[in-house]
Amino acid sequence: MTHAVLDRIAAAHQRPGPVVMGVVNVTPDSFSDGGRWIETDSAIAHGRELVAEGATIVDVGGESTRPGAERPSEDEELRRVVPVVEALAADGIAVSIDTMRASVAGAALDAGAVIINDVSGGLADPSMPALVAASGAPFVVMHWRGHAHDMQTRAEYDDVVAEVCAEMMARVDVLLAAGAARDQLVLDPGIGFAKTAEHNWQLLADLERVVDLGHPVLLGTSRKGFLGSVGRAEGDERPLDARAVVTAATSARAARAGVWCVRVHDVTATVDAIDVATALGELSS
Ligand code: PMM
Repeated sequence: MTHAVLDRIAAAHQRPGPVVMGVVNVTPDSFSDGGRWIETDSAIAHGRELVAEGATIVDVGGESTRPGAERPSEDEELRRVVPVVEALAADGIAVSIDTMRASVAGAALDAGAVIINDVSGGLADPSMPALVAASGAPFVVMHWRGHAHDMQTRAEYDDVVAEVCAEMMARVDVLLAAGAARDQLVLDPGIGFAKTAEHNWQLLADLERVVDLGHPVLLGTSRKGFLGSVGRAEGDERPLDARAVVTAATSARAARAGVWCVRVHDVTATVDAIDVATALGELSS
């Protein structure tokens, strides 16, 4: 890895296997933890707790991306995230800002965030590529086909892995043309975003093809619907707070594939699973 921020994060991580990104959703309605960290103080405390559990990055978001969600105003999003980013960054924590708005990303960088995590890969806001280029910050290019309110109508693929890879690399080209550097760009196949459960499983099974694209890869499976339902009858899905183990199993899979980072809500279970994969000698580095 050549980007200075990613190198610093790797040095701070001090363990084999992927870096763990803990999630703080400062939202009333996120899919997995909506409403739990909507107060600034509880969000900050939760971010610190995730770091104590083994997270090296804390991802702070103020907009829910759950299927069907409506967007908050820009002012409301700023009000939710900026004080949380500021406090965690002041502690020396590597903070990423989960936003599709360039204005929010810029304000978060000013408040001390070091990574921009845009689930739209710069598609939702035409000003984002210029901000990425100007800031030089690592930028997560997630595979995305449209906003949450109707994204599941776009879950149509002939070959999901090939199409997701091609669509992510098309975004990389746009970002490079806007002046971004290649070593800023992290890829994420966007598990659950315009994907059916079957698409998600195909992407996980073939994750090496995403890693082979040559960029650091971030994977976000945590507590998602396909993990609630795996192995269960309809109507018997695992509740959200009982998905840490199934999530950790996918983190071990991601570690074996050589991903750079896993984004999770339950840090301890994922760290445990990566430790097992490490002890088994399953990690390439
Ligand atoms: N998933 C969610 C939110 N942000 N960011 C990235 N890079 N990758 C993801 O898969 C991703 C994300 C939705 O999860 P949540 O609302 O339950 O935290």
